[in-house]
Amino acid sequence: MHLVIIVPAYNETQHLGRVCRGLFEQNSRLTELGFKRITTVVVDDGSTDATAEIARCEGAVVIRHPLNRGQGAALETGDEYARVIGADVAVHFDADGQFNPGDVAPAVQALLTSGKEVILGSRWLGRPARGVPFVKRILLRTVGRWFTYLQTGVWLTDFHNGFRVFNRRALSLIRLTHDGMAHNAEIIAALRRHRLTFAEWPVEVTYHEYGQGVRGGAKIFWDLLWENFR
Ligand SMILES: Nc1nc2c(ncn2[C@@H]2O[C@H](COP(=O)(O)OP(=O)(O)OP(=O)(O)O)[C@@H](O)[C@H]2O)c(=O)[nH]1
Ligand SMILES: [Mg+2]
Repeated sequence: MHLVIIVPAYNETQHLGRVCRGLFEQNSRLTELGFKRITTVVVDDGSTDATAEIARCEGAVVIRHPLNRGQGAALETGDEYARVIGADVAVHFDADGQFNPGDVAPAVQALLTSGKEVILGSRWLGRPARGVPFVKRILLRTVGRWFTYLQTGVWLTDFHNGFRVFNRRALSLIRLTHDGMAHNAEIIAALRRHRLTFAEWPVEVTYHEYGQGVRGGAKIFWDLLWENFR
């Protein structure tokens, strides 16, 4: 089996090195799950800093967008690469150090043992997320859940989490056309449209001093709204 870990990155020099090393340290656990090949691909989404160089130095495969296009576009580029190289399982993992690389093996194992086709990370299952800005917590945890439910008919504890695991069928069926943050809603809608079986799984999300905060939350909602009228 071949596992591909997709890391979308936009100006992430601060944390990317540690993220890559943390992911490579999971290789032995992932090998125990039956993966003969494990590929980590960093999609540099038109960064203006040394994001690509850092990823290359750490030994990741690097694909670079000449211009910044958005997280959705970066994920679709990574997904297409994973399809082309024959991934059996693909993982979406952010580059900003908010996710714990130690959560990859348990989430992949959950996919393999549950028979589900998609595993969605949730910061609200298990240990509470640390350092989530209050307003963002309200937006994400309450308003967003209802918004996503009304929009997609899918009820999730965490509708906007970048930690995901896809099996080969899900990877082939879920195609992202929205470049910005509303790609999340697109993935959730695709679960329903293609009758993909899925489950949520507790993952750690730790906020550093920066992150998108409230402005980011508002942008997510603007993208979601825009998605409806596009
Ligand atoms: N914001 C942003 N992130 C991008 C872009 N392209 C790729 N990414 C990457 O997508 C991942 C998630 O982006 P974040 O800005 O952290 O989005 P988020 O986690 O929903 O928001 P926060 O909770 O504020 O961190 C990170 O690894 C980014 O580097 C882009 O154009 N804008
Ligand atoms: Mg983030």
